[in-house]
Amino acid sequence: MSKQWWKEAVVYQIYPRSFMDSNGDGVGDIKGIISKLDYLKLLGVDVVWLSPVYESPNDDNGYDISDYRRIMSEFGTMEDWELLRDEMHKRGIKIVMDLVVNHSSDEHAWFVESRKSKDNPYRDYYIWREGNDGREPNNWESVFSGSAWQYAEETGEYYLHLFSKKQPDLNWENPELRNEIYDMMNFWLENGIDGFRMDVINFISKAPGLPDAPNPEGKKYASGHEYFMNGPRIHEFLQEMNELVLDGKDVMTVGEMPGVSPDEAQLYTGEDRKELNMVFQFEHMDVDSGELGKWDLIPFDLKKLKKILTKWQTGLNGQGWNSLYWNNHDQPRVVSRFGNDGEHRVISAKLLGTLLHMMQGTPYIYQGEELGMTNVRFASIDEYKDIETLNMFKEKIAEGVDEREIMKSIYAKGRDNARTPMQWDSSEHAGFTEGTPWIAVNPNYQEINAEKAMEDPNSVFHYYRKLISTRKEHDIIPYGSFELLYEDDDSIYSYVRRYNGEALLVIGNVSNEGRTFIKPDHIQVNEDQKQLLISNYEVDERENVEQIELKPWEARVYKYS
Ligand code: TEU
Ligand code: CA
Repeated sequence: MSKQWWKEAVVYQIYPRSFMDSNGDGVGDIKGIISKLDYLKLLGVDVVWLSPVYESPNDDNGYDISDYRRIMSEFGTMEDWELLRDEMHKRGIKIVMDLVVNHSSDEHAWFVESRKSKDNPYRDYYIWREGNDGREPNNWESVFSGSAWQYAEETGEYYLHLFSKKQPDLNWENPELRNEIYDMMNFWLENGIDGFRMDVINFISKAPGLPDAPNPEGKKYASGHEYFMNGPRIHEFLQEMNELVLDGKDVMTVGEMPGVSPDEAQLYTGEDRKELNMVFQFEHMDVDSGELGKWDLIPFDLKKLKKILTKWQTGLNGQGWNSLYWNNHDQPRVVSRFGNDGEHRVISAKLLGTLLHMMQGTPYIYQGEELGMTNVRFASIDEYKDIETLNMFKEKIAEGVDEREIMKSIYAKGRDNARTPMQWDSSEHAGFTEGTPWIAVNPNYQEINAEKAMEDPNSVFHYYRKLISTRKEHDIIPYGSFELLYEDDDSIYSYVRRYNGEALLVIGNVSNEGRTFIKPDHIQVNEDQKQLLISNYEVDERENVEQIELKPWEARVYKYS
């Protein structure tokens, strides 16, 4: 397994709309990010993944792009962006941009043209089909509720949109479109970026004929995911992209891939495959979702989580590369989801950070995770902004579902949990804006904010700084193998890493109660020369590891050889 900078890096994701507002319009912006680069430097991150900052009508907060080469006016200008890039590079921080090319905005010039007529030169940049007996061309459901097809009067045909109506899918079968994308990617690489995060990139190859999805329950629409996830030409397209854009450039790529398996991920990230460096998989993010999907809440099951993450650790070891994440702008906050955001908020946030950062792969920190920021519960649906949430709410209300039931799902899984403004200090609106924030700040900002965290040596923030610096001091952390211990225990999460004759023993108690850890016999630790690398409670380093009485949410990492 080769050594690479992006395997040893720690990435920080910024959702610009909610990070820092510099001009009082209540919307985060590029100048606001620039004002916080020293904070990121102090945290110790190496790369920033910047969620989309391109021109957009913001139907899906920038994931609906109307001009791939212009900066969204609300966020600033290209000059602001160039200053951001330079200020990041000055601090040794790389900038990875979001690449959203499964779809564009319906306000993109290409689509404005494409919809005008069937023989328009841009018609085949998108996916148009005749209706089927007065109905949509097939029964696919949009990820954002309703049909995945929208009728367009001008030509009497439908266009495909796996996401919102304002996000028409681009037609990757069209080589002209593909070359437009490659040109745009080269434009940004020539502008000095250090890589791409590729939005639902495994959706770009659809099954020929776009067949109806299986629909055993006879629903109005059904998910066609088997016909657009990891489709027949996906590897061909990614290898063409690699050859025409990425090959030979010292850049990092990560593909967001709902529905990807470890076997498929080997094909996407194998070093000889010349496709991508790593992928975001979703299996661990579905661990608390029932049959009906993310809104169908089921209790968190640690054993299931351990099994899934172990499958990925061992499945890609030496065969590819893992991204490691608990949070992003689409997921609820992990301390509320898998930890305890009440009395054990700080200690459980540190434990969860430890369990993730001591694994093999590249860790991603989502803005506010390093503060132990929590989910939010707005009293009314009117305070929610996310199109996925609002469409689901409308659909469920129309189906007669009890509003309280729907709100419970939104509290647990709504994407706005991750999109409330970054909490900088205890001043009004948590120091995010001098104006009225585009979405309300989480009311707990006086307790949870960066200013307080930086002053508190026992904060999640300083613990994350130590996690990041520890990773840099020991190659075993990024590169070592992985063996799960305590497989059948529903509270203890423990594993051992091995690399060049060294070993790392990671021990965690994912529960509100004390637990006894008894070292498995096959784990031979030389008590005299073991080293306690990090722990979230005060611990006597000399304490014997044969048997440890773990406190609630306790984490310890020992290195030994
Ligand atoms: O997300 C892809 C995706 O599948 C999301 O819909 C996510 O899994 C789901 O919302 C979880 O609830 C990407 C972007 O990260 C997301 O913000 C965009 O809305 C989506 O693609 C369309 O661009
Ligand atoms: Ca602003």
